[in-house]
Amino acid sequence: MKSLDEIAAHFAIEGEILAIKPLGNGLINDTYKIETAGSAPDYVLQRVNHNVFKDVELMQNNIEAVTRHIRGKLEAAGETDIDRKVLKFIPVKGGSKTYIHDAAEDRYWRVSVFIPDAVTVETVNAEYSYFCGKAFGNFEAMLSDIPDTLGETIPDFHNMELRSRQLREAVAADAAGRVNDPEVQAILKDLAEYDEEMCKAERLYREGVLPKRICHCDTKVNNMMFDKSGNVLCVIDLDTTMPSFVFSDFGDFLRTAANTVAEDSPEVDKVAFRMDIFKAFAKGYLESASCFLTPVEKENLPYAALLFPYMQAVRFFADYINGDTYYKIKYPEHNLVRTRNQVALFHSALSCVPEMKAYIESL
Ligand code: GN1
Ligand code: MG
Repeated sequence: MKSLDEIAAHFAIEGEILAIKPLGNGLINDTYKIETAGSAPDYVLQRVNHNVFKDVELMQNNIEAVTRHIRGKLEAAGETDIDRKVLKFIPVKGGSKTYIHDAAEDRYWRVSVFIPDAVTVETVNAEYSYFCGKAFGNFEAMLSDIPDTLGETIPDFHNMELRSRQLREAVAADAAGRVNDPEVQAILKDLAEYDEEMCKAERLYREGVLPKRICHCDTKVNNMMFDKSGNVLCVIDLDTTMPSFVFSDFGDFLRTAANTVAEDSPEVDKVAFRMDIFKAFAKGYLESASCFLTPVEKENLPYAALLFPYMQAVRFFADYINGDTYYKIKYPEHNLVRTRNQVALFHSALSCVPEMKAYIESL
């Protein structure tokens, strides 16, 4: 196997490499930090999981278009410190592509500039949540006039009908022999009760009343970078930036930020949907997204807050039933624990819907 140094040597990076160390806790790609000598920037080296992202060329084209467009907007607005406000991918030496395919090992790699003096967090308070809402709304607003046509890096990524079908297929195949367990049966029954309601976005889309826009589609709290004083710097992890419903960004942020515990906490009785986080995020989001949102999108934001815990429960559960082939796990029942957690979050959010609706209407 090639060393990380050999991989890094393909990219036009500045400075002498001192060390390459693991970074972050994503569930899909493998990420490392490249530390360099002197005043050269540090970098992020990533191995792209191409079982998940099957068209790396399309994905990097999307990311380059998105970062180019945002950079242009920031420059036009006279922003300073732009390299900390939008990601920058590094071309290969003597070329223009921003990734390499190591054919011998069938692995894809890319490098971006490491954003200095920035942090990601796993939890936010209401104040930060408001700023995150503004930042994600602004991200969508900036991309609303992107001239490039972006492809779907994972086709039908947030299509609930597809995710439900994948769960049904997993159950039918029962590849890991996990389906007959009484708890698994109980969860399946519970999820089935809400399936039709949760597939509403796809119906609205077919009826022509719900648009697709360029969305981030992985707005977990830890995909937002803050500076040391707590100001939002930028949105990272752009792999899934593609056409989707705005529900993706609104719902997935709240799925992680409004949960009182982490998405894989086994303490299911402690899971609850935090309305203070919902309100702060919705306020910030609507301040920057109102300029393009339609009434149908706005009135369905409470639905989005339900959809994402539900969809994530279905996805974790399908992976558990399939024998853990998609998400990285740390122990055998990890995906089941995640499922229980997301189901509990869904039910807690469900009980908050009247309050969510009243609040959104008041804004
Ligand atoms: C994955 O790669 P990461 O950890 O940011 C997943 C998201 C899930 C999330 C659950 C491409 O995100 O959709 O919401 O795990 N990304 C992909 O933690 O499937
Ligand atoms: Mg991530």
